[in-house]
Parts: sequence; structure tokens; C-alpha cells
Amino acid sequence: MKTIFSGIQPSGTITLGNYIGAMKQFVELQDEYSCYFCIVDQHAITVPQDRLQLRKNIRSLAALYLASGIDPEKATLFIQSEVPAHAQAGWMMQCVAYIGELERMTQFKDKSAGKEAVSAGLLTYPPLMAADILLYKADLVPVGEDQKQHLELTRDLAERFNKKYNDIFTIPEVRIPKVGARVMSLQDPAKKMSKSDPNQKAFISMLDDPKQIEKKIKSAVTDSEGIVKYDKENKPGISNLLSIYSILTERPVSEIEKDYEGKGYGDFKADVAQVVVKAIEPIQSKYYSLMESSELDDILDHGAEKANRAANKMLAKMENAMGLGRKRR
Ligand code: ATP
Ligand code: LTN
Repeated sequence: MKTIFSGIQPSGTITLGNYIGAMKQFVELQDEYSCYFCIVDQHAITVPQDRLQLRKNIRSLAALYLASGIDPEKATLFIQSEVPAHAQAGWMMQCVAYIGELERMTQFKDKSAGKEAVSAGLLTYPPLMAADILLYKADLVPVGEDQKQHLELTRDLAERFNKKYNDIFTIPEVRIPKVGARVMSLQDPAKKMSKSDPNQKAFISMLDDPKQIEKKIKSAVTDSEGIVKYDKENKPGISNLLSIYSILTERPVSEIEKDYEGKGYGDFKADVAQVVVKAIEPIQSKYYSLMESSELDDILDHGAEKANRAANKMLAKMENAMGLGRKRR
């Protein structure tokens, strides 16, 4: 059986973008692959976080993974900081990476732009991500479009390590969904929808209530043409809403366009909101009962145990390949 690894940062409540681009794929893949899904809290601290909020977000993200359909009997769900091998292997991968290639990462450029105090961790984040993936010999990494460059770097680092030290790493492939790989911001459809966007109206959180969802979609930035048609270049706002509608209903965009011939954006937006509410509501009700349960802790304990076992094996191979530590006589 092939192995999958993916991670989501507990940097806020996950958005509809994270759900469509990542989580929904995870649920579909768990039957066919041996899956490791990680709450990458060590990645989240590359930018400032409030400690109490971070703790809350970690638990909440774990519950959302499960409420969205991740089955702990099939997949291993765990928290990155509960598996120390990630930080250890991350350090080794930092020593394999070059500063120049890290500085070229667009996520680093975007997140550091205009900031005075940029943490060193924000720059060295991709080697940690590479370690996450390589520790589990993942064959496939399902992510949204924005992570493609990090995945390419992971492959480069793995190949470099294999050549320089010892051929121990599996070279992972990226898996990006055909539609929905980049759900856009509701307020600026040129930007991706992001959970750390300071403008709350720009994203739909998986925990927004129906009223908030309706309001946010109603005020989504579109154009003045009044025709519901997919045209990413000229009508990015409407195209984004059409994609969301299409993915959540599993209906082709062309069919939806036909339904709205002669109708205005008002009707269309109201229906998009209903579609989103219908997709999110069952997830929310499961979420709230999970948050109150000790079952969540048992699942995470068990996940960390399994992940530690797998990761420590690879970590020992990495240390041996690089010559760290010693061999007992
Ligand atoms: P942050 O805003 O804190 O950087 P984020 O919202 O970009 O976070 P991540 O935790 O970095 O989310 O990403 C988790 C997963 O969701 C990744 O696979 C990422 O590619 C995917 N993803 C993030 N945003 C979107 C989006 N707008 N559309 C589709 N997929 C997305
Ligand atoms: N960098 C990713 C989160 C992430 C990840 C990973 C994704 C950290 N480690 C390993 C896939 C595999 C992000 O910001 N979305």
C-alpha cells in the first residue's frame, strides 16, 4: 500500500479553501492509502501566535479533521510537536538546504514582505516540511496549489540527500486537485482564501454560522456584468463562486451556468450560500460533540504513538547516513 502524508497549520480555524483544497481530498484518499495527517503546530509558530489561541486551534483542527470524515481506524492523525523526530530531521534537512533556494520560496517572500521582524523559522520552514514528508516515506502528498513549490523543493532536498549521503528517501509526488486547488479570497479574488487573512469577510471559516456565511457570500467582490459565467481572467469573483458551487454539489460548471441564464448575481449568491451551508452544517454538528469528548485525546495519543514509531525508524537511518551520534561497541 502506498503512503500519503499531509499537514495543515493550526494558524486559525480552517477555511472553506483548506477544506476543498486539502481536507476533502484526504477523506477521499484514506481508503486507498496508508495515510498520515498532521497538525503542523511547529510550522504555525514561524509567525507570531497567541499561546492560548494556538492550543485551542490545535484541538479544534484535530476535531475538524475527524468531523470532516477522517477515520482514525484508517488514517493516523497526530500533532507534529508530539513527534520530536520532526524537529530533529528538520534540522538535518536545514543543513542540506541552501539559503538561496529558501529565499526564492514565494510563500516566504509573501509572508515576510514589508515586515520588520521576520523569524528565521519562516525562512527555514520548507526543510521542516520536507522532513515531515520524508520521515514517513510518503509516496504522495495531497495539497493545494500554493504548496507546489515547497513540494518541488522537498523532492530536490531528498534527491540531494540520497546522492550525498545514502539512498534512503522515497521521492514524493505532489497531488493537486483538478478543481478547487486554489479557492480565492471573497474580498480580493486575485488572492487565495487564507485563514490568517486579517479581513474576516475574505474567507469562510468552517465554523461560521449560516447567517455569517450568507453575509460573506452576499458581499463577495464580483463584477458589474451581471452574467453568471466562468471566466477566470475577466470574472475572477464569479468564477470562484462557480468553482465552489461546482465542487460542493459535484455538478459541472457548464450546467450551473445554464441554471442561472437570465438571472442576476443576487439569486446566484443566495444559492451558493445555501450550498456552502449544506456542506458545512453536518461537519459542524460532529465537530461540537467531538470537542467535548475525551475520545479526541485518545485518538491523538494513539496517532502520536504510531507516528513516533514510524518516524524514529527513519530518523535513525538519517543520523546513520550523516554520521551523527555513535554506534555502540
Ligand atoms: P495560513 O493562512 O496560515 O498560511 P492557509 O490557510 O494557507 O494558512 P495551510 O495550513 O497553510 O492554510 O494549508 C493547509 C492546506 O490547505 C494546504 O494543502 C494548502 O495547500 C491548502 N489550501 C490553503 N489555502 C487554500 C485555498 N485557498 N484553496 C485551496 N487549498 C488551499
Ligand atoms: N506548508 C504547508 C503545511 C505543511 C505540509 C507539510 C503540507 C507542513 N508540512 C507536509 C504537506 C506535507 C502549508 O502551509 N499549507
